[in-house]
Amino acid sequence: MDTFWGPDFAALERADPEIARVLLAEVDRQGSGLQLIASENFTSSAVLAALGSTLANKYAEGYPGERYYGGCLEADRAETLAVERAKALFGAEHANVQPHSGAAANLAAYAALAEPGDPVLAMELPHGGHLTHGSRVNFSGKWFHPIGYRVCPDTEEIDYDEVRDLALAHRPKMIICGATAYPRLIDFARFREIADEVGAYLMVDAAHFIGLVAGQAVPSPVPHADVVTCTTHKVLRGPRGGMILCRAELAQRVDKAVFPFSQGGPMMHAIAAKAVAFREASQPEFRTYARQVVTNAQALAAGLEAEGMRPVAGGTDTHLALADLRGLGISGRDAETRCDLARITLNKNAIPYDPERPAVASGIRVGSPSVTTQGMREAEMRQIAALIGVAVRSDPDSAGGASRLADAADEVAALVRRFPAYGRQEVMA
Ligand code: DSN
Repeated sequence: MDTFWGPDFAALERADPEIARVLLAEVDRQGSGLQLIASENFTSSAVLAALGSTLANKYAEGYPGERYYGGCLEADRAETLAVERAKALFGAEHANVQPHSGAAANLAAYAALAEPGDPVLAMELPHGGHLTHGSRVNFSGKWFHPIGYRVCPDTEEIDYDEVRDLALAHRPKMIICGATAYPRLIDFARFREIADEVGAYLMVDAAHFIGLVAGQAVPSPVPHADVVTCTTHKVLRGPRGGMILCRAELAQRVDKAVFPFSQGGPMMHAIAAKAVAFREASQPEFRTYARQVVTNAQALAAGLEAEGMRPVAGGTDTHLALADLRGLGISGRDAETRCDLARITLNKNAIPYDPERPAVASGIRVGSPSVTTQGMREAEMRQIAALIGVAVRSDPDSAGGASRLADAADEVAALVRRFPAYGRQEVMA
């Protein structure tokens, strides 16, 4: 291409060598270890290119055709493409692609459907819910009246009868389902029935699994929900950002709740990158990818079980698994630190009815989106589970612990060399 269009890494190295070094080091960090954070993924270089484009310069408050600034022709094209692709991909009547994040999408959904003080029924954070589902340190718990449902102590799955009882007792304005640490499928039709019985709106926070929906690897919440909120950067493999899908009759309320109620100018570069991701997710290869994400998560959960780490809820139907480490006598915090030393990035996580405080936690959460993007399959998942088994049992301060962790780190490095996250040229091109 002859004309300047965007990223120029050589210019960055000249202008700001410190930040250039950070970017290179982060490429190295992401590519030289195993990334098992369930909410992360590797975007394509096409998505990165859109993110680094001059659309980042443009103010475009409003919506296509109704902006508060001039010069929005290309911004309008980008946003219209993103909206139309999202609607087609998810069979939604309306899409708002402006939320800056999943939490921002949720704030707008509350604003569209409820008033401050209204009762809202959602899954408790320690049972797998999200901060924005009624946590007392979040707007959702401070400005609304949260009622929490939990998972069954024995199955560790949602108890739909309890959800119904709570709904009948509290008559919530809105019921939320969807979670950040729940490995099983959610029965959206059952939630719809409960919401209808008490006259509540049903909001599905699909941030974690919307990419699996796009790839048709799990059922879609869209036909059942009044509003579906999500992020675009998890399994969906787009840029960091949020989105709201809804029925046509709620479109105006949702749009107004995003802009002008809770956000100003949209990030047009991110919206263009969302459009790229939606196009990628509509290709047949993405369906193969999404199915493999689930297969890999199941293989990972089974491998961890073989290493003595009990799978919460008995396993997974999705991209993530939670493992209870109490059988090994190791906290989630120690496991996270030890895995980090072996170049395995994952997070400690509370398990249902966890006796530990959240900063310590009794479990870990692992996810398969990134390693599946790298092309790994079940055999590699078994290898990774065994490496996690070695890492969590290796106290770096014990005799031999540090060298076992170093050996595991070497094996991780050899594995990711076979499955590179990015060719260096691809990222920098
Ligand atoms: N931080 C995200 C996650 O890891 O699940 C949710 O917001």
